[in-house]
Amino acid sequence: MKRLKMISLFVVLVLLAGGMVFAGGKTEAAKEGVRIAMVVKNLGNSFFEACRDGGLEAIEDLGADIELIYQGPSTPTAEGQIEIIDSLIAQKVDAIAISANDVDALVPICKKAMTAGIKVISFDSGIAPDGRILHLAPSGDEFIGRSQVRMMAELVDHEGQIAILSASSQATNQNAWIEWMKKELEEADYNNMELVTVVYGDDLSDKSYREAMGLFKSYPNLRGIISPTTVGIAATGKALEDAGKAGEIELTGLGLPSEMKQYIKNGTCRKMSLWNPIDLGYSATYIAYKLITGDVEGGAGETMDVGRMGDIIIGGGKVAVMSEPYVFDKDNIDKFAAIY
Ligand code: RAM
Repeated sequence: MKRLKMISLFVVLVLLAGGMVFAGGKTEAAKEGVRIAMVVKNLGNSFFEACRDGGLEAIEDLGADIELIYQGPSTPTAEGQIEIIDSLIAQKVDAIAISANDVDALVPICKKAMTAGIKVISFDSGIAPDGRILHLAPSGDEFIGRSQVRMMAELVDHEGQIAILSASSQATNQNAWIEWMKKELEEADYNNMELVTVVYGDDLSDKSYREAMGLFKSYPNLRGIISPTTVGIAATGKALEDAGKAGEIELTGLGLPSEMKQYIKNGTCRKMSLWNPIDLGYSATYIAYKLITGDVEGGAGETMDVGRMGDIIIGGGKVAVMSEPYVFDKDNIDKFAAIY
């Protein structure tokens, strides 16, 4: 009998201990790190790798147990991103920060993610308001678009045919900038400049290179190319040199200093601009985390404390705009090329 009691007591203790372990496990699970997914236009683009590095810096600064999941399709399509988000919903990640390949096509899947309790924001290239809590823009669309044309005008002395070599034809960010470029070109200042075409290199180096070569052939009098994509501008720089067109056709746009240094230094591209992609990825990740914790609610007019970036305000349309891009030329390129 005594022995039986002892055994029962042992069993109870084991059960209790088991219960405690279970309870402990549960609490552990609740405390376990959050997962933030950064979904980029496509893999293999150094611009987004710099965004990811910024995301990792944000995690360090936040000092919390956060996992950053970096994903993107191999080519920049909305379909590829939809598949990825579907699987992130199944994995029950806590937040998604996406640079979108299409402004509308991603809305339904992102809505599904939000219904499942996932905090969704877009950064760099936006989704329509219904599909995200907020959009984080590196700089104002109007400013970017107009300043690209101003830089080109300066390079070609306000004269001659110009072309645009963009990313994918559905990219939200490039399309918005191109609209502003066209508006800027309507001003009297540009009466002697003509935009002859817009071509798309899909943010793939080889396709962008081929599109640039195609432009030289189709437009023998071309004076300049604006490429508002880091992949496109670097591929165009190479194409200009391979075709012996450097100096004859001016190049500007948005480029990564580290990828464009040689072209800036030898004059193939005398001037271009860009913001800091590390800061962009840092801010997107930081904001995603603050939405998870409830520190940021995501309403228009709200001021977000974004760590080392300071305050960023959510504006109309729930778009939060960071700052003006840097302009690079041969005098400052070394300094920036060492960073990104
Ligand atoms: C490419 C991508 C990205 C864009 C930069 C300027 O890397 O298209 O979305 O912001 O260029």
